[in-house]
Amino acid sequence: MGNHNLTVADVDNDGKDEIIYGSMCVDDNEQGLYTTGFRHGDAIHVSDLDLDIPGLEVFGIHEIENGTTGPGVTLFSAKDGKVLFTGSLNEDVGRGVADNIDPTRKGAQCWWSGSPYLHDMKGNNIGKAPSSTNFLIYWDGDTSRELLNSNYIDKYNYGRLFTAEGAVSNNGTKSTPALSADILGDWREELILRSEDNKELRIYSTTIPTNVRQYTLMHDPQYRLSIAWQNVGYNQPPHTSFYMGAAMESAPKPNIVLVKFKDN
Ligand SMILES: [Ca+2]
Ligand SMILES: [Ca+2]
Ligand SMILES: [Ca+2]
Ligand SMILES: [Ca+2]
Repeated sequence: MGNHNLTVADVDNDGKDEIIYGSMCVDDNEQGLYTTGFRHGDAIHVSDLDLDIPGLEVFGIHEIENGTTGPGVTLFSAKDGKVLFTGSLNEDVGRGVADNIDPTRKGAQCWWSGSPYLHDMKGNNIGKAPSSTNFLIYWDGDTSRELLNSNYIDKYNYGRLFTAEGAVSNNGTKSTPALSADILGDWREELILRSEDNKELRIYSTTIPTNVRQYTLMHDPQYRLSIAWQNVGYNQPPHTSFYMGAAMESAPKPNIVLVKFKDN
């Protein structure tokens, strides 16, 4: 599938999922919903990133391929492709991330390779870029997300929270975990890595207490599907269908039912 990140999300909130793949969005009826026309993409992040705008947004980066021009960074509305901001015009941007990582700010922040700044979702510079531009994980007690890179977890503007001694990540400088997902216990995410000698698959879980009580992230269908595409597609951090982060509202009650099987 090349190095485009594929995401599945219900962008128009009708209970059926669309597929966002690079510059293309495919509707649940298999027809094209829209295309942004932007050049070769890489990582995309889909969630309620800008709380001033209803619904989900898509943040992504764009690389130079065969001399193409255009923005290196874009944010657009997931339901119709309306462009909300662009940055790094005609630059080759290889990495980029968007999520709420600053617990003092509401809504997501974004950052990308080639820019030394952390940005708000309007594109304004609001601080220095984090130490890594790779993965994300809910690890400490607050609902802002921490930075996962290689075998360690940092908190923005704070420092190191955890190092998985003797364990390693995959895919060179992309430093992807075997998997990161909320698979056990409460809503915080577990970190799954291989040991240096490849004899163990280790599952690390946070030991930090939290006062936040909410449904597990796997109760959210967009997040749950994110774990599937993280495993089988381009390995990038999963996101929920609702805003998770500083000053969030209570997580929505999951709209799921247990299917009963008929007794024979
Ligand atoms: Ca839909
Ligand atoms: Ca939004
Ligand atoms: Ca946190
Ligand atoms: Ca968990």
